[in-house]
Amino acid sequence: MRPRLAVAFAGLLFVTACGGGNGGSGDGLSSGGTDSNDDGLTDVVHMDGSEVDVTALDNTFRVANIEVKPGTKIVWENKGRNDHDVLPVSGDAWGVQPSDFTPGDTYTTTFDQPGVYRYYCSIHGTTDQGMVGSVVVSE
Ligand SMILES: [Cu+2]
Repeated sequence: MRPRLAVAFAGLLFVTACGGGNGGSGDGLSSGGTDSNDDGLTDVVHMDGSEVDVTALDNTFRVANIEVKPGTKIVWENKGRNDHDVLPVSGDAWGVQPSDFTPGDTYTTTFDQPGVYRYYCSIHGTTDQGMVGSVVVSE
């Protein structure tokens, strides 16, 4: 698969440590708006609340890269005019098939463990480009 993933993973958790909002331990990081790294994760948007929405459009996820607390309910809604799917880049523990994610459908899951959960739509993207997104779960 992707040998760099473990390294990028650690970097991600570091880089995306929420620019504001989390009570400031060790604030040596620059907290400018846009973070980017070798693995291409940019514009991670911190989302508050026990439930957050991600919209599937034709053919993007919006907001594509979000950061949430563990246990946040993530709701994907297909607001496009085409079928889409949500497939994890790694493993198959979550996600939804196109038949269950036609226009108007929603798919909900919850991540209890911190980590970076990348996903993509296999109809309009590949694991690392096109219709892709990620959920960064951090305390
Ligand atoms: Cu799609």
